[in-house]
Amino acid sequence: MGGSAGKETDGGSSNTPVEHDAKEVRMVLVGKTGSGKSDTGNSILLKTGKSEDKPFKVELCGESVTQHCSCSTNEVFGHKVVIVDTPGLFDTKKKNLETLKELSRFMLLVQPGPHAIILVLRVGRLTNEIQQTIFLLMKLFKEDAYKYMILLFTGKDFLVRENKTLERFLQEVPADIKDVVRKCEKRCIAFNNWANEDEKKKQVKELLDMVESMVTKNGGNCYVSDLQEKLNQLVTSEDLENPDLFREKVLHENPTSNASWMWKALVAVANAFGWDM
Ligand SMILES: Nc1nc2c(ncn2[C@@H]2O[C@H](COP(=O)(O)OP(=O)(O)OP(=O)(O)O)[C@@H](O)[C@H]2O)c(=O)[nH]1
Ligand SMILES: [Mg+2]
Repeated sequence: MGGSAGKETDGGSSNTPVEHDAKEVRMVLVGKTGSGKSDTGNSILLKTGKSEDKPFKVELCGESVTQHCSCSTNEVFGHKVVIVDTPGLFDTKKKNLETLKELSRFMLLVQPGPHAIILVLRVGRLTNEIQQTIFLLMKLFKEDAYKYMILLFTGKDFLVRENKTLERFLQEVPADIKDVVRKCEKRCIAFNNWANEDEKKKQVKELLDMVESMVTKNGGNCYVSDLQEKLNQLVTSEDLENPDLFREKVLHENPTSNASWMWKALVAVANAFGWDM
């Protein structure tokens, strides 16, 4: 998987060529609070064991558990998989500095662009939840995002209990979700994050195979939207050489002055949304 990254048609930016990601598979997890993003992130990275050893915090609670974007990496079936987990950012309508910071972090963590945008939805909880997430995704990535999108339904255990296949379940989802399923060419997968290790590995393999054929279809490239390209230009060649270190820097960076690169990222995101700073 993963030829060299870059815009589908090369944008010509001096920072665009990125050899370092030859073996990286970058996936972003987006979706509503409580849909199971963090649990899915741990499953994909094959992080089982005790919860304190898992990179992403998971809890059964009504409030947002994940407060900030985070990122973790592991070698999975021969690929260096990078997962960017997001807070309930994608169901917010808040136009504030915190939202802007997290959206900027999200785009910088996945630099130079995602190979897969995983939209996480929860079986049995599908009411009016997709529009706001799609709205934000389209601001960040535009319509082309569908070409890189996979719908991942957590709660496969509920389907199994009801003896229902994913295909049957998809016939019953609301029209707006059917529309997204169609736009992303029916790339859908069900996950049980509470499954045993063998079952989890099988699911992850199925997902990676799906990502692999999508990446091949996309010419081996990750997705670089216009906004992503603007943010990529803020990344120095030194940062490009060590992506793990750069991601650490992004996680801890706080825009303190309007001359800082993180602030410039914020302004680019705000402009894409048509928000005043
Ligand atoms: N039964 C079942 N529960 C799941 C599954 N996936 C996740 N959960 C549970 O759903 C709850 C929420 O999961 P999280 O991963 O914290 O959800 P999240 O989307 O990261 O939530 P925020 O961080 O608040 O945005 C937890 O109790 C998980 O254990 C699944 O496949 N089956
Ligand atoms: Mg979470």
